[in-house]
Formats: sequence, structure tokens, C-alpha cells
Amino acid sequence: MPRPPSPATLTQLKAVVGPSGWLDAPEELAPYLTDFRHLYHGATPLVLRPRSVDEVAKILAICNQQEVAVVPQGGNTGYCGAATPDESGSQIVVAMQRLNRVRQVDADNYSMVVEVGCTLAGAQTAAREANRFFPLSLGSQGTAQIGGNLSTNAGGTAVLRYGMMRDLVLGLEVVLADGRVLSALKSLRKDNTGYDVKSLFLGAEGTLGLITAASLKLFSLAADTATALVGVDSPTHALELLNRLRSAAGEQISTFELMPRIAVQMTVKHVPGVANPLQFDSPWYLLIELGAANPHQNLTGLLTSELEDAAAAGTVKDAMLATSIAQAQAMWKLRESVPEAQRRHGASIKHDVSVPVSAIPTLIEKGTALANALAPEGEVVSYGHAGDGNLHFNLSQKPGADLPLFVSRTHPLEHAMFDLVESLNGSISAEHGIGRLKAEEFARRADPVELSVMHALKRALDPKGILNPGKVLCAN
Ligand code: 2HG
Ligand code: ZN
Repeated sequence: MPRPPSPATLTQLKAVVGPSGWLDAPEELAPYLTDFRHLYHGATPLVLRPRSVDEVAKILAICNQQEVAVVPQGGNTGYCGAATPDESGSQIVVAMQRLNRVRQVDADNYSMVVEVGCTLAGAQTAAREANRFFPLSLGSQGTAQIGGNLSTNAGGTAVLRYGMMRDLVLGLEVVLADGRVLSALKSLRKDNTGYDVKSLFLGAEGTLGLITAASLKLFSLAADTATALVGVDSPTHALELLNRLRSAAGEQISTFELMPRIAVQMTVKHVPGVANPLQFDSPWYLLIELGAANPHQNLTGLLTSELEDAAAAGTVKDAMLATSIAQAQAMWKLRESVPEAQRRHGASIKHDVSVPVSAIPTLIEKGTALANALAPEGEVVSYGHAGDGNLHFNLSQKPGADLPLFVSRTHPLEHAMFDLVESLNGSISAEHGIGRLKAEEFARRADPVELSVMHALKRALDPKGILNPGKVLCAN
């Protein structure tokens, strides 16, 4: 069991990072103590901001020896409280933002090595400057850091084509609990040498080691893009359109995002600068993007004719293709601002879940019935990455509804939603992770054998339990 750090240990830790590498004044600590959604308010005696792998290694060696708990933190944009220390005041925060070098971009190998404190947007820019493309794409990419993306196995809006963060990793550098550095930073597409050890740290939310750098896959930049906002009558029609587009455009579809009317209305109302680019009203909207490296693909022509055929078949109600970069950006801003709009609208209950793509219409239909029955003070705002089966099945507090009553619906509704998701062979966490928020539900619902393997790995890699305790796995 980890214990509070002694004054001597705190002094030792400060010495590792030097005077500019630590914070302990209450006003400086404050930003590190609350998660993005303000669900948790923790305490810590010390925030360390290492600049090098060597410093991280020394920090962990000391903490392991002294049995002091460590909570790694990146951009602090996570949804499940994984990067927030607990309330005990005995956990040290290790913030990674100064470990932010781009170590290498190898354009010929279509790879780059970046440190975990780089923002996602910074990594994308480094790739673009070498005429390459790093495809992970999230609304929070200006703040979210690569370390958090790796540790939560982030998803976002291009998973349909490029997969999740896990699929974009070639190699990792990780500091283990005892301070040893695991160097698995090779940039190879083929490497069949034993167990895939690095994969253990992806999605582990800092509970098995602290990732310090990653080798990431790069792709060709799109020279031709087509973006459209499309209105459909139902999620079933959305699925029909997805199938049609997959047949016609295959891998070229990178984005297929679903939004209900209420999400669009909320966003236009609450987020400054968001104009409704669609001049027609529809129960459901889709943001669709196709991209190709070949500039002569005429993707706009392809998308136009597919949408026309879909309209003739009754699948599509109406559609608008972006005719300028500004118009495409406005469509993206509309989609990416939905979480912000929900935040401004009032309290929300969120479920980041996934099901097989074919079950999305059932999830929405049955989930809406559950929500109406179990949380009548809320209205359903279910949107997200329909093309890969991940829905943010969220609720917003109805205007004027009783707040404590609405909030009291959270757990009963979550149980019912997770039961539904399980009955559809889905997952209770699609892309936001487990953190502290879902640790108990995860322990209750995970396959017991799989869970016992996870605990065995945790014991093997972190025998003293100093790495982000209470996150992902509940105590034994
Ligand atoms: C998104 O897809 C994010 O916009 C946030 O994953 C989802 O706020 C949410 O529930
Ligand atoms: Zn999402």
C-alpha cells in the first residue's frame, strides 16, 4: 500500500527536477487537482514537471523505494478522472508537458518519434511539415497530449479509416514502476520478436508504467477531400448510407459522424461563431468526409452522385457539400462543438459506449426508451462516431428541470444503459477509458478471467501499487 511522502522524500524529488521543475504552492497546484469535467477534486503535496526520461526514471525509482503513489497527467482533457490525484493528499502528480520534443520525423519510413508532452495538434503539425499526415483527430487536440492519447487509447473522428491510437503506434519508451526504462521505440511494421510488451501500456492509463515517447505511424496527406453535411430521417437510414458509401468509396471514407437535431440546435445556440451551415431541418445529421492522396479522384463528384442516388432511394433527406475550405471547417466546428454546447446548456449524464455498427439503430431506440423512463428530467443527445460503432449516448438537463433529481438518475440509468450495451455485445467504454469513473462498473462487468490477467499484470509490473492507484482496476 502506498503511503504519504515524508518531507525528506519530497526534498529528494524536488532535487531530481531542479527549481523550475516542481510546484507546491496551493495556487500553482490547483489546475492539476481537478479533472476536465469537474467530477473529482483531489489533493497533492507536489507536482513534478520532468524534462527528460532520465528525470522520470529517477522520480519513479524514489517513489517505488519509498512506496509513494504517482499520478501521471497530460493535457488534463480526459473524461474519466484518470489523471486526477485522489483526496488523500499523498499522491504525487507527474505532469508531462515539458517532455515535449519531436525526436524524429522519418518521412520515408512514414513514422515519427514524439515525446508524450507534445500536444496532439503539435504532433499533427510536425507530420504535416514533413508532408505527412498523422490521423488521430479529436476536438481537444490543441490541449490533449500524446501521452494521454496513448494511455487512454484515444479514438476520435477518423477511427473508421485509421483505427484508434493503439493502431497508430509502432513503438514505445516506458519508465517502469521501479525506474527501469523499457526501450521499445523501434519504427517497424514487422517485428515478430516475442510478446508485444508495448501494447500493455496502451490504454493502461498510467497504471503499468509511465510512457515517455512513442513512435507513431504516418500516412500520405490528402490531396483531394470531400466534406458534406447530410440530413437523414433515422439512424437506420444513416447506416444504409454508410454501407452505400463504403461500397462506392471503400477506405476513402474517414469520417461518418451522427448528430441528432437537438445537438445541432444546442450548438448553434450556445457556441459563439457556430453557424448552422445546413439550411434545412432534419431529425438527424451526418458529417461525412472522404479523402485521397491522389488529387485526381474527384471525390466531390463521387460523393455528390452517391448522395443523389441515396436521395432517390429515400435514404437521404437533404445534403450540402462543402464548396470551400471555410465551409468544410464550419461543418467540422459544428460537430466538434457539441460537447461544449452540452456543457453550456446545463448538467449532463454521459455514456461513451460502443456496439457493432449494425446495432447502432437498436442502441439509440432502446437507449432512448430507457432514458425517457429512468431520467425524465433529461433529454437525449446521442451523437458521435456512428461509422465505427461508438456513440456518446448523453443526456442534457431539460431547461427548468430539478438539478439534484436529474443528477440522482445517473447511476440507475447508467446500469440500465450498460446492461443494454452488454446485451448488444458492446463496450461500456468505447474511447474515453475507465479511469476512476468506471472502475467499479468495469470490475463488476469484466470477464473474470480477463480481469484476473489484468490484476496479475498489475502485480508483476507494479508490485507496490504506486502507479495511479484506484484507476482502471479497483484494489484487490
Ligand atoms: C466527442 O466525440 C468527444 O466529441 C466528447 O469524445 C464526447 O462529451 C462527450 O460525451
Ligand atoms: Zn468522441
